[in-house]
Amino acid sequence: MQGIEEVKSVLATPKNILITSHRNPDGDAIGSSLAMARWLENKGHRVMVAFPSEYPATYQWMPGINGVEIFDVDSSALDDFSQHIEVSVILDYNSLSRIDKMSKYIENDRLYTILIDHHLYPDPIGDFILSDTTASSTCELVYRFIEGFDQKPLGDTDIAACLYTGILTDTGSFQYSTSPALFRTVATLQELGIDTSLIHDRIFNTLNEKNLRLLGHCFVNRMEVLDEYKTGIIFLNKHDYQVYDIQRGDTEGIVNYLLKLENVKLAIFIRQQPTIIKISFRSKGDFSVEEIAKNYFNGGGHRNASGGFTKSSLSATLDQIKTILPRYKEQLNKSIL
Ligand SMILES: [Mn+2]
Repeated sequence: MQGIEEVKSVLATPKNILITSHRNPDGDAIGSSLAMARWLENKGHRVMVAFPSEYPATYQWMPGINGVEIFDVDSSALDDFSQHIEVSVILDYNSLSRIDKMSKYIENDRLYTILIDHHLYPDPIGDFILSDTTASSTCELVYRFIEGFDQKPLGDTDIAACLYTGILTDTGSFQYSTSPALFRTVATLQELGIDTSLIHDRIFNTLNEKNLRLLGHCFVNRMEVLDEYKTGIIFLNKHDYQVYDIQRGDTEGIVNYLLKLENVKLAIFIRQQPTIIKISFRSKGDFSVEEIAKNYFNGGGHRNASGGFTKSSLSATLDQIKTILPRYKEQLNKSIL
């Protein structure tokens, strides 16, 4: 692993380390951050994990989560710690724009910066960069990093549980981005004694009644299937947010249901937020949603999963999407499963 010797020399003495991940942290952001924190703490470093915004309640069980600082909620501990930071670890994002104002803590040439990520088009930030866009998850890469650093198999069950969580969520429960190397990693994690069924239940089988009713509402009243373009669309307006008391994380995963339709290759999920419209894209097979998110909706991500936003109205957004789809008609119809 290129540059690992330099990291070893930096981490040879105890350091004050700030780990950050992206806004609206998901299982991979949280899992990689907590795993890295535990690993660094085991080596005697002082570590703080900070996210720009809150994490979904489904991850409340994770080892170490109670020590995480949320910048939007209370930045005082971060303000204090920032005076002492020597090493910055950037996980599951690759552009400082993903952490908004929190970037002020780590935009400092004095810091030694470690970046581990699997998103496309990384900004050249980091003294040590482990960026692999073919990796399933940042957690897979953190595992690779730890193994490369320690030169021996991982021995900590809490770290294993954190890494497994990110791999599980970023692969859609091992549906995509898998590889023989990933399954070998997962085998090693399971050998450490993690309860994979329990982790699955904690993340995927903890809906409230209102969540399931919201899903029903999406399918019955807010879903449109455009067979001509092999596209499914679900939208939620401000009124839906009130009626179903939709909170952070409640709309997580809804977009994926559209891909359950045999005839849908492109899934689009649109949410009317207070000031912007947020859009999630998913696709099957070789059809890339990354380009649509980037070119038309100020976003990006991966080939099969991307996101973006617009400041237009909800109806204008729906119209815009329907104007864009014909440009991809041929590609959508030839894209094979
Ligand atoms: Mn990720």
